[in-house]
Amino acid sequence: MAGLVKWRDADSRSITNLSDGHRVKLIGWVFTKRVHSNKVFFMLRDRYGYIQLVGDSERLGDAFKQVSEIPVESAIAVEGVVKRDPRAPGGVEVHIDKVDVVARADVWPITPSVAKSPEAMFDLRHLTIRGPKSRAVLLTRSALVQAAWEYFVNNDYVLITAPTFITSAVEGGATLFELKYFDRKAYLTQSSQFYEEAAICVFEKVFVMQPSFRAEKSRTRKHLTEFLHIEAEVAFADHEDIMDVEEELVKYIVNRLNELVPKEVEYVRGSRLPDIDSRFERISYDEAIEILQRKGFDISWGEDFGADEERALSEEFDVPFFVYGFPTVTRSFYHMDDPTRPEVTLSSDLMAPEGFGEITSGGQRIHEYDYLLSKIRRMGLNPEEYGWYLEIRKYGMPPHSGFGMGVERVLRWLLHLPHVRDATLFPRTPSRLYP
Ligand code: NSS
Repeated sequence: MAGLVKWRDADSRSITNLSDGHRVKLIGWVFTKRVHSNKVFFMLRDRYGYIQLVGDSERLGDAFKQVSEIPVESAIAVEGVVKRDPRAPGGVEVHIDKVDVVARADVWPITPSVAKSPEAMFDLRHLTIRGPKSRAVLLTRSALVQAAWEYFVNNDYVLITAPTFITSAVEGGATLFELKYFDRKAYLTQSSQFYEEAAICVFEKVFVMQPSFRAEKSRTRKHLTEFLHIEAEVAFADHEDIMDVEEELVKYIVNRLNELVPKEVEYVRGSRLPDIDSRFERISYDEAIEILQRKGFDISWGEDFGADEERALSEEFDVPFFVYGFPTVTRSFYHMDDPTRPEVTLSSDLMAPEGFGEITSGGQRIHEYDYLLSKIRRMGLNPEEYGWYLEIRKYGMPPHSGFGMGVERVLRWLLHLPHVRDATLFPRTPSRLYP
C-alpha cells in the first residue's frame, strides 16, 4: 500500500480543471453508494471534497458485482476517465474501470435512528466527524485559528506557550480541576494570562493559543470543560487599547474566513458572513443592567449576567458590542479598579449579537505591587499563592492589558451552531469524556 498517495494524480479539487477523457487515479472514501441494475454510483470523499464515480458492468466486467458490494466508508483507490456531466455534483464525474479496496469498512453504524439523537451522534463522534457538516465546521475552525495567528504575527506579537499544570487559580477556585502531581496537589490551567504577564516584560506583545480547563458544571450551550483559548497581553496598553485590539482581531477573522472558507461557512450557516465595518458599540455595565431591567429581568446592580440575561442583551444588537465597567465584586482580583469609580473595574466583555453572548473577556491589570497585594487581601485570597505573580510587580512592570477569547464560542456565533460542543473535534463537557 505504501506509495498510494503518490500514486494519486488528481483529487476532487484539481479534477474540475481536467478535460473530458482525461485518465485519472484517485483515492478516498466511499461517502455514499447507489446501485441501479448495471450501474453503481459512488460519492468519493477526499481531503478536498467530493467527486462522483460511476461504474458500469460493461467497463468493470466481472468485477462489477464485487465493486457494487463495497461498503460505504471503505477507503478505495480507483482509475477511470473524466466526464463532464451537468447532473454530477461539481459538473464532473469519473467513469471507473479499476477499483482497489485499500481498507474495507464494516457496516456503517450511523443509521437514521442514530442520526436523530444528538447524544448518540456524539457517542460516535470518532465516526460522525466524517460527515459534511462536521467537515465544514472543522475546516472553518482551522481557518479561524489561522486568521487569529496571522493577525497577531502581522502585528508583531510573539507566540508563547504556558504550562498546563498550575498551582493557583486565575479565574476563581470554583472552576479548578484538581489533580495529583506526584505527591503534591496541582490544577489544570484556566488561563495563560499570568504567564503572559511575565512574558510581556520580554516581548511587550504576546499571545497564546492553547486549551484552558474549567470544572464548570453548568450545562449551557456555551460551556465546555476544555476549550481552545486564544489570549493576548500587551505592555504599555490601557483598557481602551485592548478593546481596540479585540475589535480589530474579530473583524480580521470575519474578513479572512470570507476569503479562506466561504463555501464551508455558507454550507453550515446558510449564508455568507456579513462584512463588519462599523465600530463596535461600547455600552457600560450600568446601561446593560438598565436594558435588562426594562426587559423585565429581576437583576440588580452588582450581579453577574446569567445565560438568559446575556442572551436577552445580545438579542438587542446585530453586530458585536462591548459591555465595559463590570463591578469589582464580579471580577477576578487582578483587574484594575476604575480610578474615578473604584466600585467598577477597567474590564469588558465582547458580546456576539443575535443572542450568542460573550466571546471575549479582558481589561487592564493591576501592575503595582502594593495595590495588587491589598486587593488580593481585600478579596479574601492568600497572597502566598500568588508569590511569583506578585514578585514580577517589583521589577519594572508597566501598565498592561489583555484578553481571552474562546474559539468555540466565536465559531458557534459565526456558524450559528446550536452548541459549543459542535465547534470542536472531541468535546469535553461535564457529562462527556468519551470518545
Ligand atoms: O474566564 S474568562 O472570561 N477570562 C479569562 O480567562 C482571562 N484570564 C483571559 C485573559 O484576559 N487572558 O474567559 C475568557 C474567554 C471567555 O470570554 C469565553 O469566550 C471563553 O474564554 N470561555 C469559555 N469557552 C468555553 N467554555 C467555557 N467553559 C469557557 N470559559 C471561558
